[in-house]
Amino acid sequence: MSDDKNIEKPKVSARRSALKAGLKLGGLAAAGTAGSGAIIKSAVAADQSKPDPLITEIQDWNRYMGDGVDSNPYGLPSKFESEVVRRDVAWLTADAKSSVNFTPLHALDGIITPNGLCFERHHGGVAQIAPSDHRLMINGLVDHPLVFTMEDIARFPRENHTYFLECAANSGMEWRGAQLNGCQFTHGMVHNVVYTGVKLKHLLDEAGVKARGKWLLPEGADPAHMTRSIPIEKALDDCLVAFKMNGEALRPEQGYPLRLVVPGWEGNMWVKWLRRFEVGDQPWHHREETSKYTDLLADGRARRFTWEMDVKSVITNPSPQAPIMHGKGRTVITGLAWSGHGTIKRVDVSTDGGRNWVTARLDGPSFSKSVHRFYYDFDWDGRDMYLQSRAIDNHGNIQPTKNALRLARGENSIYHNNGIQTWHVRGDGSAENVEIS
Ligand SMILES: Nc1nc2c(c(=O)[nH]1)N[C@H]1C(S)=C(S)[C@@H](COP(=O)(O)O)O[C@H]1N2
Ligand SMILES: [Mo]
Repeated sequence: MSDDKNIEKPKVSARRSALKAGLKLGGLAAAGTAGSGAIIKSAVAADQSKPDPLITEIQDWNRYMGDGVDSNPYGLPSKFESEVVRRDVAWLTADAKSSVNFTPLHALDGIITPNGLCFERHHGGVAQIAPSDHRLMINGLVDHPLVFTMEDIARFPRENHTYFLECAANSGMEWRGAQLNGCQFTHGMVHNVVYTGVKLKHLLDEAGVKARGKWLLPEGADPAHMTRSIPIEKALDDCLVAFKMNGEALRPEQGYPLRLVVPGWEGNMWVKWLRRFEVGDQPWHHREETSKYTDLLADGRARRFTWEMDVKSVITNPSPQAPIMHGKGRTVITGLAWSGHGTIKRVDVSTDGGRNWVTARLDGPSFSKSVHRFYYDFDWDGRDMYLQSRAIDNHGNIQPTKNALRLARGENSIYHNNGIQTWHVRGDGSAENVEIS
C-alpha cells in the first residue's frame, strides 16, 4: 500500500472551484494508489481556479443534431483519429507491390490490432478473390487429393484463437544501431488478431497424409505464388486455416478469403490467399525472396529453420511518435510483450537504461502466442529517462540486450531481432530511439 503522506492531494482550492464548475473529483487520489507501490500524484493538469468554457458553455456538438443511423453503414473511426494509420518507409523497398507498412503501435491499447491497422507485407500486391471462385487443394503424398470450396471448409469444426503475427524482419533495420524513430517503424511488423478458422489437421486428415509425408508446402493465389516449407508436426499441431479476423471476414490485405495461421512462427509462413497444400517427404527449395528468411552469421554461415519468434517486448508509450505531453508527475508507461513459445510471465521496465528494473503490471487476457499488454504506473520526476522493457515467457526465456544478440550472431543479421529497445525520454517529454552500451 502507498504511504498516505506521500500522496499529493488535489489542492483544496482546486477542488472547490472544480465543484463550482460542476465537476466531481470523487476519489481521484485514492484511485491512483494501486500502481506498483509508487507515489502517485494528481493526474489533473488544468488550472482548476479558472472557469473552463468547455465545461461552462454549451458547445455545438451538444446543441445541434448529429448524423442519423446509416450515415456510415460500415463504421469508420472518428475523424479526429485520422493520424492513426499504417505507414510505410518509402526508402525501404523499391515499389509498393512488394513492400511493407507498419502497425501504429503507439496509438493502440489493449491487445487486439484493429483490422484496418494490421501491417501489410506482400510480395505481389493484394489479390482480389471472390470467395465463390476460391479453391483450396491438397495434393502430394496423400491418399485422396482433395479440392475444397470455402463452403466445404466452413463445415469443419470452427475454433477461435488470438495470435500475434510477426514478420521475421521486424526490427531488422536496428541490428547495426538505432535507426528508425518510432515504435511503429522499429516494431510495427506485428499484429494480434482473433482468428476464426478450422484446424489444418482436420483438412489433412480428410485427405489422409501418407506415412512418408513429412513436409507441407502451402501456396498463395497471389502473383507472388508465395510458398514455404512447414514440418508436418507443426501443421498437425496448432495451424489454422482462417477465414475471419476479429469477427469479420479477413481483409483483402490479410489474405481474403483464406489464410494460413502458424501460431508463434515467423509471419512469412502464414501464407495469404491460401490455395494449395502439397505434402512432401522433404523441405522444398524455395525461390529467392522466401529463402532470404535465413539468418546470416558473422562467419558467413546461415541459421536456417529459425521459425519460432523469440520472446520480445517494446514500450509503445512514450515513444518518439508519442511523447509525454503532461510534464512530470503521474505517468503511465505501456507496451506490448509476446513470445512464439507461449505466454508472457513477466515484463520488467527500466527508466535508467537497464541498471534498475521494476516489474510492470500485466493487464488483459494472457493467451499463448498472443501479445500481452503491460503498464507501469509511476510518478515521473521530470528527469531524462532511458526507457527499456524486458519480457520473460512461461518457459523462462528472457529477452536479450541488442549487444548480447550481436555477440551471438554478429552484425550481418536482419531477421529475428528480439533485442531490448531503448527510448531516451527528455525532460520535455520528447522521445528518441537510442542505444546505450
Ligand atoms: N500469398 C502470400 N502470403 C504471404 C506473403 C505474400 O507476399 N504472399 N507475405 C508473407 C510475409 S513475409 C508476412 S510477414 C506475412 C504478413 O502478413 P500480413 O500482411 O497480414 O501482415 O504474410 C506472409 N504471407
Ligand atoms: Mo515477412
